[in-house]
Amino acid sequence: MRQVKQVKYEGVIKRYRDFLPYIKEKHIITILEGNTPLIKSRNIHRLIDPKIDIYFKFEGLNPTGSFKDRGMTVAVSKAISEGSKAVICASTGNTSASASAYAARAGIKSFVLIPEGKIATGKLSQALVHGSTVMQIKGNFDEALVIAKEIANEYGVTIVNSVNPYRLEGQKTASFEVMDELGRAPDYHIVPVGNAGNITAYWNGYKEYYKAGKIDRLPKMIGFQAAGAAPIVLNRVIKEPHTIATAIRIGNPASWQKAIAARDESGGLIEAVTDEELLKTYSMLAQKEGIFCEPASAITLAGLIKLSEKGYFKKGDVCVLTLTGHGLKDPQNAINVSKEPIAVPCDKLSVLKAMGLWD
Ligand code: AN7
Repeated sequence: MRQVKQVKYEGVIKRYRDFLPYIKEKHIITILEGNTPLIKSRNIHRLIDPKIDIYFKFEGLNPTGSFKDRGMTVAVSKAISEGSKAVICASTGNTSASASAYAARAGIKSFVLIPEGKIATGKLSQALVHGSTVMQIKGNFDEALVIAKEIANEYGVTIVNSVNPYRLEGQKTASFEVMDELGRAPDYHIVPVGNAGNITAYWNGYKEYYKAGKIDRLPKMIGFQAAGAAPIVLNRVIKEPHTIATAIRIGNPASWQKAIAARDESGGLIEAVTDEELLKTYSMLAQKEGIFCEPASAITLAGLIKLSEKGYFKKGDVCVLTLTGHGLKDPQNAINVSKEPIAVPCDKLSVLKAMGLWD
């Protein structure tokens, strides 16, 4: 019988060694992040805009359930190579979950600052179970980030927010995967925008493949912010950002200028979507495609719908939407927006009646 040789998957640093050359093999801390599926829309594209192709890059299937793991493997590996003994971050939840897991794997300490009462339960549980020192502050993400940066500068603790350039370096691998799979760049790449690191990282990844001659044209980068937390769209810092999508409840993004550059260099857009619109597409993704993502991730589809209604796309356009985090991060939100379970007595007839199979 012929043997099929399996190529072992060893995480994003080893897979994209040529584009991440500065991490020595012995310093690599990986939980085998990346290699996430690019799922073609089966039903939604027909309901929205049958003339375009829609793909979902489902980053919820990373080890800690979000795209942050791609950046964290590089940032923590780099920290280890420099002899760091601890990492710190401010977070709306996913960065803290990822930092905690990678620090645990590396055997170093982690400190996380989170806005009190404004992070999803799943994310909080992750930081706690991985053994981080979790500090809830009476303030928002932007205020927490200022404190984290100061402590990092003054006390030699490595900051692993996306102000750490190695985070963006790792996150660019998601665009490599998209291009490797499609054999080209998409026409449009749509991402949620919070601290604006990811849109920057994707754009860097596309440009690097282009320079390396692996693709012959670049995509347009499209970002969406929640209407109550849309500093880039409104062109001013939002002191008290609010949105149901707590992951992107950010009023003063660290990579603001880089996101604007990604938008303008690529000929793309950054616009806003209301909570109501994004919650609709959150349920739609779950019910029409079987994909359970975070509210913040669903903003990409809500935004695509808005653009499609304005006649933005042309026939055959390929649109990739990054679904940044898993829906299980925030089960309470899923319960809040869905039908309640039906209370049924414990007998077959009652169950059949509830099923609508018996009058
Ligand atoms: C699911 O975890 O900022 O624009 O502290 O968790 O790169 O910030 C999370 C951000 C989108 C926005 N989707 O990405 C944090 C944090 C999800 C997120 C974003 C976040 P950026």
